[in-house]
Amino acid sequence: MTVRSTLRAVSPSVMGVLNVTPDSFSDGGRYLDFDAALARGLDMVAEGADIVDVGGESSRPGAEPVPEDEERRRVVPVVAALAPHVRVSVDTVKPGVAEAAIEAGATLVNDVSARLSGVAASRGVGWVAMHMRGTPRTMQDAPSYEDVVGEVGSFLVDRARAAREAGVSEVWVDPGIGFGKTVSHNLEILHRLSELVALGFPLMVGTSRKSFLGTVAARSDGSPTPVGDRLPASLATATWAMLAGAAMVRVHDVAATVQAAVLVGPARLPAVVGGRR
Ligand code: HH2
Repeated sequence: MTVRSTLRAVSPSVMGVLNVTPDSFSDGGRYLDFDAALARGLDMVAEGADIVDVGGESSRPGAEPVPEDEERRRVVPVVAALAPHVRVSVDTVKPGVAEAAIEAGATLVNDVSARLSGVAASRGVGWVAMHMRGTPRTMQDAPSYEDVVGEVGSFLVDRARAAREAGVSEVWVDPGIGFGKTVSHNLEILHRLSELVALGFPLMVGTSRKSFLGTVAARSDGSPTPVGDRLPASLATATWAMLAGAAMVRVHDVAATVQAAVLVGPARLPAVVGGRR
């Protein structure tokens, strides 16, 4: 066993994003073609992704829903082609698309609506419950909270407990960075991630390339950092989340994040100094 593989075994998981869409906010149109999607998925496997998350409908702010048959047409062949190589999740809010993807080999439903636990229960697969305020079309219309972490946490724990009771054995929770949240809400969630870890369900966090990073880590002239230049901020926040106890991060830049995860793994263990614990 190499040092890397030993460390990888104790490090957080890395979920690679594969958007088979024309309009996703950072990679829309790049992987709409089946061959391009499959090649990117296999690249992510080679880069060390633990899971590849295949999505056929953008959930960026303002996005319009995609008809179910079109979403299914985009997602199912890619899921089927990748499933023999890596664990595949399907990023959807439609029960019919989730069912079809599971039939094709997906074993995790990544559900930004937190409504599909019934599908996961009946099909015996895992489920990610994400918090969102409203729908992608409306979610950034002046979102407000009394206590964003408290409200997100109680929503997630209610959904997660109900899913467990309904028979879903693998339940993840995700605060939904950027989904009905201002820049300050996103930063507060990151600052207080340990409170979400304490809910007792494995925590997943997705900050990768999101617009708040462009605002916070702005260019020196004060303009937002463009989406293609947000790797350093993405990596910093993924590392922040992993050190705070996130068990999985959802990212576009898999190779770089796996390097960070490998270093974070031992950082989360009790210190071993000079052979003494
Ligand atoms: N973010 C996006 C999509 N799905 N799922 C979870 N669980 N957590 C997230 O933070 C999350 C998610 C948005 O990113 P992306 O898929 O790159 O963009 P788009 O929705 O435009 O396809």
